[in-house]
Amino acid sequence: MLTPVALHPQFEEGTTLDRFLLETLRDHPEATGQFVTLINQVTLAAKLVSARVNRAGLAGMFGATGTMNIQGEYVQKMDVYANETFKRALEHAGVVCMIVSEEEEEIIGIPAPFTPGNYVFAMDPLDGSSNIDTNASIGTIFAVFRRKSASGQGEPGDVLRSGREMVAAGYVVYGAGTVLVLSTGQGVHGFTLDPSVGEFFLSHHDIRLSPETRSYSCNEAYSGSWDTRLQGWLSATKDPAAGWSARYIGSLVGDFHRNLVKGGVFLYPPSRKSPSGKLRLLYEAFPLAFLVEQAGGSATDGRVNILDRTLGSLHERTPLYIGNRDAVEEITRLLTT
Ligand code: AHM
Ligand code: MG
Repeated sequence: MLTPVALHPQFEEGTTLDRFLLETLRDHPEATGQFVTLINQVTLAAKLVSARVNRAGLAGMFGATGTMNIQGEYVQKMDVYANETFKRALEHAGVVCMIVSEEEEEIIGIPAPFTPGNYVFAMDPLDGSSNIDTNASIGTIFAVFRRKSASGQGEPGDVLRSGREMVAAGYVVYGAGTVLVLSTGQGVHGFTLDPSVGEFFLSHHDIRLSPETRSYSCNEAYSGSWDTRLQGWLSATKDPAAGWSARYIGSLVGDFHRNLVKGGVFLYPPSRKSPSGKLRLLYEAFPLAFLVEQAGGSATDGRVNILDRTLGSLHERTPLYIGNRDAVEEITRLLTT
């Protein structure tokens, strides 16, 4: 894992993501070169998707394509655009040996004549995309691993591994503004896109979760079929003396970003509708768990820490409890005793 390099105070304002990476990774030759190029290609794709999301109501990009993806969900036009844009940005750069996408059943190899690189990139290209017609926040979530295989195309073993092996994770939230949140294991930092100059600037340095939360995010309509111990926890939040409030968009990246900035806990438990949970381990739970731990929070599946899980199959689902440590630990304790 990379070790932190202190930021010079002059970088607190007007620091581009590019400069931030160069300054924080310059003493780590193992992390420069391909890794910086990878992040640069992610930001390029993010700018393209952000521009298209902003114009979606004008560009005929609202709504579904009419087909279903391998998860049995309706594919939105913007899902297709985001998936293709991130793939195109990464496959030719010589930095990844494989891509895994929520939108595609199989591992995506690197097509000739491009050269496979050192990293594995897993993504949900447009999380929460069913919200696009309502202008709610949506986003791209990604996890990065260093490959295990020696060279050539990646192999399943490069991605079927423990969450602890991630080297970086992040997301881009396309909301009132476009914000890229990134961690390389040296804290969590947010960069806001200034669309007038096309650059991401450091706007949220070293995000830390508040020590205590009184805000929860979940689809409460499903709670009638949750574990009764969790129903008890939810009932207790209704005590006016406890001072809780509820905030739920129905877009994981939007709900997570709000909770990261303001404090909160997000829950997606198993229910009759989704007996194994709905969210995907590799490109939703893993990267957000990496980020939340870097910000001082925690993530579990109700039993074990998300990052201690090992991926068994590409699109494996998991229950998810993520956010402020006190709330996640309390819920996990309730569900394991
Ligand atoms: P998606 O990846 O296909 O967009 O689905 C995942 C989304 C999450 O963003 C969100 O947390 C969840 O589905 C909402 O589910 P529900 O509508 O059941 O509350
Ligand atoms: Mg998603």
